[in-house]
Amino acid sequence: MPRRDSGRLDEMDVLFPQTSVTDVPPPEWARLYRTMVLSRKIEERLIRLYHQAKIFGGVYTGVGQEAIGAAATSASQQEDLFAPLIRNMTIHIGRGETTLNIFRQWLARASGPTRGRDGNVHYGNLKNGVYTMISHLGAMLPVIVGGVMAKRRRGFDTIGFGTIGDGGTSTGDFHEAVNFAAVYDVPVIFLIENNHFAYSTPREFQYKCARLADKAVGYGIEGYGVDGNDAVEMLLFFRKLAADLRARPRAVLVECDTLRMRGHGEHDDSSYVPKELLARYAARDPIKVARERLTNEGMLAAAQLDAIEAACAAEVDAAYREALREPPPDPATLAQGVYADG
Ligand SMILES: Cc1ncc(C[n+]2csc(CCOP(=O)(O)OP(=O)(O)O)c2C)c(N)n1
Repeated sequence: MPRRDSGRLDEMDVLFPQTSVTDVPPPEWARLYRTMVLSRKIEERLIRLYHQAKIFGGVYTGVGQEAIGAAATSASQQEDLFAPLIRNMTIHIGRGETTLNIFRQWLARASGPTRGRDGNVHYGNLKNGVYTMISHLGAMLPVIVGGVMAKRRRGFDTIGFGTIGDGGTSTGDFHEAVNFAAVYDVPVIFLIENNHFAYSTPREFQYKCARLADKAVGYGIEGYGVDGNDAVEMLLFFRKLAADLRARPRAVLVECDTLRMRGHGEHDDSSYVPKELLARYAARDPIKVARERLTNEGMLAAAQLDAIEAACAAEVDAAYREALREPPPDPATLAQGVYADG
């Protein structure tokens, strides 16, 4: 069960009455698993392509952190908004981005989301409620708070999910966004993906509080701590939380404990991460944990999960090959999309 770290403790039972895996139908568990597996397989392919020098720019992945975005998107509704970061492939997938578009983006194809201008992480899809990420840590949090307010004023029952790393919580934008959303009761879940390191900076050099969820009390909002490698726990939690925020709009902090299993990017050997720590989290790999729980607790059979894995592998192969056949941008179009036409 998610742990209540701070805020109004007496509401815990009201918010989480008898959460049960039977509340969620099997197709939703299948979707959750597919999002994680597809994201892992896409990123494994991107890692290979990077080391073969077939990718323009860096490759930053969310390997080991897939459960968070998969659970959050599975618990979301059509009109909700997401502000992802570099490790959130699962948010793009979970909100409906196609594998083909993802390979078009990373292979800088003219047909891709940024038309080959950015062969890298800076893409989104407003049709899916996913803002394009920018690299400035924290900068998208005030944007998603404003986006949620705007949609709600137009009559939508929107809530927002804004992701931030442990390092990103030290930025001014994080503070401004959380404070503003707290004061105006804007229903945004500030999703802190605490993966122990901000690049090579360990968390003891990043913040002084025991848990980042403890910061919530200073903003007068609730803060929760969850096992960020357990997608089953998080899906149940986010479903309850999302429903509760629609009924009683307000901002909350959710700190997800996890570990980045690759370097900051593929250029980084992450030799500063202790081997024992890596081993501890490898044993709790989110896909492995989900597979065990889904089969042991009777949500899906092993054969169903095998079929999802095989389908994801085939999808990655097909999408990669198709994107590879498509052309890069025509140099004659260089200035298009940069200046106002005409
Ligand atoms: C405002 C700002 N400062 C510094 C950077 C450079 N930078 C990029 S990623 C990174 C570390 C981010 O760590 P964290 O927020 O914990 O996320 P993680 O990479 O661990 O997922 C830094 C310092 C940046 N992009 N933006």
